[in-house]
Amino acid sequence: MSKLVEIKVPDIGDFDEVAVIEVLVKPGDTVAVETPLITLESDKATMDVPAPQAGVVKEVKVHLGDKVGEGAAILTLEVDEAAAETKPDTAVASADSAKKTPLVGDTPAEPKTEKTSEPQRAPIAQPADTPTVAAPQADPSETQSGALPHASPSVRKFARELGADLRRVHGRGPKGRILREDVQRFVKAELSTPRGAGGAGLDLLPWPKVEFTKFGAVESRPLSRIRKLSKANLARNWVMIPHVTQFDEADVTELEEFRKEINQDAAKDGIKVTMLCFILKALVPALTRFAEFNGSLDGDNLILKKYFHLGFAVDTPDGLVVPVLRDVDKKGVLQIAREMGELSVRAREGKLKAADIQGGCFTVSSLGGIGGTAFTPIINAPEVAILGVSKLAQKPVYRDGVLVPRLMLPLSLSYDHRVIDGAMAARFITYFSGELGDMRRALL
Ligand code: CAO
Repeated sequence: MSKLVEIKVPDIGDFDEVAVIEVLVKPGDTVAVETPLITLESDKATMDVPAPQAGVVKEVKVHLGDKVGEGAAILTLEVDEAAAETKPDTAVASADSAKKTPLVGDTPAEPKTEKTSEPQRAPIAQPADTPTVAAPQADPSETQSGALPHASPSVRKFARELGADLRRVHGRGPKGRILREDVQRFVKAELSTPRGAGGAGLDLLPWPKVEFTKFGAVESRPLSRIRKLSKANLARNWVMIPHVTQFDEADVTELEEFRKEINQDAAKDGIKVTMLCFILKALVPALTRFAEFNGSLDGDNLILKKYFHLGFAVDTPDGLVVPVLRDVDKKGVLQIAREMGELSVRAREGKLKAADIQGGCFTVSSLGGIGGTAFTPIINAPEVAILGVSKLAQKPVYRDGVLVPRLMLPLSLSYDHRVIDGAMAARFITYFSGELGDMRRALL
């Protein structure tokens, strides 16, 4: 047999009227003992009123924004009579029964830490480290999935004050509970995310949380300082810059012969001239001719640089770094080779100074010494383009109708489509490939 009982607001201490800020259940919901039904907010505390017994919600008698005091009807609950009789203390959560067990939360509204919210008497305001029981939700603005975010009342209040949608906050507390710091982290990240004109932002799902140990043995390795820095930079550049990558191949047959030739002498001076040195040198005329590639976006202005400081990506044991070779236009290939060698050594030894990695206009990332046919490099903001270089390969090429073996160098040019159009990128890479095909052009 079942019967209907009216659940009322229990003793809430010194408050006559407090606002209903959340209605956590709706008719038809099945609630267990202690399932939060509504959340009340006084000027001192936020309190959940839990179900004093299990049952099915028949009618909800309060609405968001209502002011209620002790004894006000919250809802009617259909309960199992037999069960109710075996639990005389909780059978009816009337004002009477509440008086027997005062449920007062003296929780400060703004606890400094989770622990300071410990109430002095039996709480309806849960201490923040007590998880709020997930319950079906009446207010669709709070959750569409039907699951109440797992957070204490004080954290929910904090999130509400900041306008943070708890469904999008990744909880790092026990059992995924959302902590105050999680809300702060979320809001910080939101504020640092640029908005489009419509203010839509990136509505990303939280990062998947997987208990990897369930599937096998694992080892957790902290990221190096460099990797942490590049992680943040690469992620920003990838999502903020509309990248397009243009591919081409440069015929470097003669250039490679020349490189080997000059290397015999250069080696005596302890210098190794690699293809990258010629690439940096040949970039100067290309960047001069196509000045946008030597630019940076500054709001609605494109800053065109009249200097040629070129970055090159160096693979180090701790991750990727990009030292900058200054005034490449004023240096010959041998000097470029010497300085590149010195910068690479310092990069690998972790001895680069701040000035060594600043002021770059354009970056080259060469994986040619390692392998691969092409890749799509990520632009090094605030630059607007980056050149990827892959491994030389001898290929059959038609020249004047005759198939001849040529040494081809794969190039991948990623550019910021806000600044550079596809046609301009195709012109740039065609011009640049032509230079590598005949370095005399770089002198023009
Ligand atoms: N095709 C074929 N061989 C190439 C080549 C290419 N495109 N580029 C270089 N090589 C050869 C060099 O000639 C050299 O040969 P030898 O050992 O016979 O002399 C060898 O590969 C190694 O070259 P290197 O790496 O010492 O010199 P480099 O000037 O080409 O590159 C540096 C210098 C610092 C850029 C490079 O060592 C490096 O760290 N590259 C990785 C950059 C990187 O990680 N980019 C990815 C960024 S995106 O994640």
